[in-house]
This record gives sequence, structure tokens and C-alpha cells, in this order.
Amino acid sequence: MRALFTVCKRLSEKALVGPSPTLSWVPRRPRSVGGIPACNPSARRLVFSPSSEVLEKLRGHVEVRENFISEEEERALLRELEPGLKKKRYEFDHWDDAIHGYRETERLRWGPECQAILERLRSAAFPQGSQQLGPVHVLDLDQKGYIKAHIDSVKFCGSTIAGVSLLSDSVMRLVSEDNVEHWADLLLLRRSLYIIRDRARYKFTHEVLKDEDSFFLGERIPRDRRISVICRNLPA
Ligand SMILES: O=C(O)CCC(=O)C(=O)O
Repeated sequence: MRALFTVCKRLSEKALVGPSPTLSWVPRRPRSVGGIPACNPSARRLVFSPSSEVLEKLRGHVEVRENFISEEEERALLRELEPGLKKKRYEFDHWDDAIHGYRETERLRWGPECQAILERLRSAAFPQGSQQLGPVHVLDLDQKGYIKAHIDSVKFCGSTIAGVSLLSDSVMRLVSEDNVEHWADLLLLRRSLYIIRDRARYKFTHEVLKDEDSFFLGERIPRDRRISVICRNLPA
């Protein structure tokens, strides 16, 4: 069977030569995009780009919500997921090398606690009544695993991808398809929710950085084993 992940993505060659993880400057007047209240200067910044033009393009198309689930909810998801995941081996040498060091599954039926979390996720991410992919995609990245720059296939996935991160913080990078110098980083803290939709989903590649490249605003973000629980809507 072809890997679920592989079916759903288009690898970007252009973005593979993307920006250096080292940030040399910070905008003088930092702008915020979804998930960072502009009126609360003490809120941790979760989306960064050195370009105000990129931030403007991504406004409303990218959201990161810290602490979207509680520690207890994270444990509930892991209790359901771990037994199935543990039966699989991490794959390190996938034929098209789009994703490295991972195992995955999809799940349609969940216990009541997890079902409630997923309903909350879906109502945060998708417009009411929008048609969604039933099975939830679960991606388990080994500590050494990473996801290369890609755009999810328009054949299988609609306008929105939303995921909760379990077990580890990580950095997701978005790179414009038109200009590799136009990029933004999202700080995906453990238990946070990210939503990438519309322009961010179609016009930017996304990737999850490997541990040694994992920096946000110059700060090291150690990457451990990370599980993401990802919901998508269907193409219109
Ligand atoms: O692990 C993640 O949160 C990102 C997964 C991803 O890139 C995808 O499913 O297209």
C-alpha cells in the first residue's frame, strides 16, 4: 500500500533549497498573524517571517493556537494511538524520500474523550457544514524524522489542513512557491493546534524541520518524537 502521506502530497524541489534556519534579523514592527493577539505584547510569538509582505499574505490563512489541548487530553489521544502505532516500524528510506523516519495510520472511530477533542479541532478549523475527510491522519515522526517541503495534493485534500502536535515542540516552515525567499516559520508547541488554509495551503509548501535545523527566531527548539493528529476537508 502506498503511504498515506505520499498520496496526499506533492514534493517541492524549489523549496528544498529554501532559507537558512538562522535568522539574521527581526522586523522592527513585528506583525502578528492568527494565534498571536496583536494587543497582547507578552503573548509568545508563534509565527515569524522576516518579510512583512509574507506575513500580510498569510494573515488569516495561518493560525497557531498554543495549548489547544490539555495534558490530560494529550494522554487520552496517546492511549488510543500508541497500541496501533507500536505495531508498525518507522520507515527511513521511503522511495520518494518526501518524509523520513515515520510511521502512520488513519483512524475513523475514536473513544468519547478523543472524539470530543476532534470535534473541537474541527469546529476551530473548518467552516460549519464543510465536507471533511472522515478518517483522521496520524503521523508519528521519530526523533530523527522530518517532513520535506511539499504541497498536499489538490485531488485528495481540500482547502484546509489542521493538526495537533503531541509529545514534542517543532518548527513548521512555509515557503512560497513563487519565491523561495518568501518564507515563514510556525512554532508548533506540544499540544498546540495549527491550521493552514487557502493561500498558505496552495501557494506555500510546508515542511517539519529536522532536529538539527529546528530553530525559531534564533531559539533552538529541540525536536523529539512527535505525533501529529491531522484533519483535512475534502476538495470542493
Ligand atoms: O505532521 C504534521 O503536522 C504535518 C503533516 C503534513 O505535512 C501533511 O500531512 O501534509
